[in-house]
Amino acid sequence: MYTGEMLESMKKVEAARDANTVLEPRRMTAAEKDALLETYHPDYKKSEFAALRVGVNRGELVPHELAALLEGKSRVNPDEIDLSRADYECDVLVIGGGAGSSAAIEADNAGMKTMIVTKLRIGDANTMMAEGGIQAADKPNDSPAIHYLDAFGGGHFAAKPELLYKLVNEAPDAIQWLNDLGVEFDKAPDGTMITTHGGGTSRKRMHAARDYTGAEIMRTLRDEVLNRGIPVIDFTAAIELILDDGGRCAGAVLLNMETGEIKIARAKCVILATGGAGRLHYQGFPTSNHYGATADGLILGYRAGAKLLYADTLQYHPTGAAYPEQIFGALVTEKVRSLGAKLVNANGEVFMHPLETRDVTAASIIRECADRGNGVKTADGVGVWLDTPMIEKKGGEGTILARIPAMHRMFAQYGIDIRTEPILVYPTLHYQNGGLDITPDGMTAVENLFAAGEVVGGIHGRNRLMGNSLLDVIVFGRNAGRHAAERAKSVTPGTPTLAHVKAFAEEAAAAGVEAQVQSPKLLPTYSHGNPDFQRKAF
Ligand code: MEZ
Repeated sequence: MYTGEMLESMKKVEAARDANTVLEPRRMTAAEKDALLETYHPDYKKSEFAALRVGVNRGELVPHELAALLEGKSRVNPDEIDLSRADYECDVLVIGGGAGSSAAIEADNAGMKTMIVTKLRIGDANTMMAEGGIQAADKPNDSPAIHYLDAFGGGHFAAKPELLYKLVNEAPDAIQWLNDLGVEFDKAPDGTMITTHGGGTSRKRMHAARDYTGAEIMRTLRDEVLNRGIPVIDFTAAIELILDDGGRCAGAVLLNMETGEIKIARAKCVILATGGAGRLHYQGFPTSNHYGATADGLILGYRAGAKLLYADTLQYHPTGAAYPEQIFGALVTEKVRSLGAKLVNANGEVFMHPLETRDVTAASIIRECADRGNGVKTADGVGVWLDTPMIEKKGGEGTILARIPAMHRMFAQYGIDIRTEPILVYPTLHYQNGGLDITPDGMTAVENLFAAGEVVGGIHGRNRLMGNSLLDVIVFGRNAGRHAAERAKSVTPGTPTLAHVKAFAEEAAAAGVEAQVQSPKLLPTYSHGNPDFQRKAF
């Protein structure tokens, strides 16, 4: 139930709507953005980070929650694992979801014996949760070069140039590939793709399937994997990587999540595609992420010797649902702003350009609530209005049902009609910008260990633009699949070992680290006794 204060504020939003709809707020200057981010963006809150004491990134800062897991205790005692046997043997072992499926399809194309393991079910992944679209510069007024400039600037000029170059140049082909596989992109009657802006884009290059683009892409990838007969081992988590005596990746120790049995998978190459970390709820933020997003790939890779890049930078999606409580933190797609909804404070004032980049938008909302006192208080939190009825004013009646039906449905379940009522939003933990460092062929610092998707760091720099994540899932997933397959053709693994797990534990002990937790975490716990997520009043 809306409180009296919320209803009063909503009246101010309604009264200002006609004027606000046509208002064109200016964009912030670079200096204004820098000052805003330093003061209000969660990445800049130094007390929330710890320096790693173990491993190749020793001395570098990561969020406390991640540090505890990276320095955590292995789930296995290497002395008790019999590596002389193998429950599964393949050329390319793929661990994880959307990028994993893209990789598996390409490895299968190359004729390699490929297998997917996934700790929940195939498709239970952040790819499935992406809503607004996937970027590709495939219109006459656009080019990969312009796409590059948008993404490089949006990521604070920190992206690895060779990775971003690959991302934008292979984007048009990625869209074509998905289209050919059967993704039902939104198209005009003449068959051309409908594209929109996202935050920080200078051209309309967001291709979408309504506002369930990720679900549509994942549906298609999953169908392709299953139709090809690629084996998929569900409810099976990787809990350590296996190296060979030459230090090359040669498989994984698996945990059957239902029976608790340990299984051994041997492979010539391994692809980590385990996704992000939203379920670690950094700094007490809610998350838009899938239930399984617990940074597992970072832990496995790091313990095996792979390097991390930018593990101190996270993306807080500006518009997580702040009300009603049942959907607290759920994603309200950026497409809502692309279609014309503006961010409005408790007094009915538009306080920023709606399509600034995500980090700037999130920091701006936090400032509006924390410092300026212009947030709208909910029963146990705060938010600002996202004035969705502006969409129909701008695009005409029916736009919301035609373009963002899932948003309409999500709020309608709680009696809120976004065609006529604004909605309350606040930043939600959405994406890990950092992750495992890779070369352009997708390999980590550990030979024969590849990575793709959100587990990778460096493609986007220190902030990612909307729609470039679904794109990297496809481009770098396929890339890893192709290169791992190629490499697997000439690999003869040596003797399998978990010596690196022992060595890591010894290094931790020598550094005086007393591991507090077991890792990888695998699933979040939301019980009263062990709450991973304690809602903070923002
Ligand atoms: O790229 C994303 O994170 C995305 C498309 C999210 C969204 O707002 O819909």
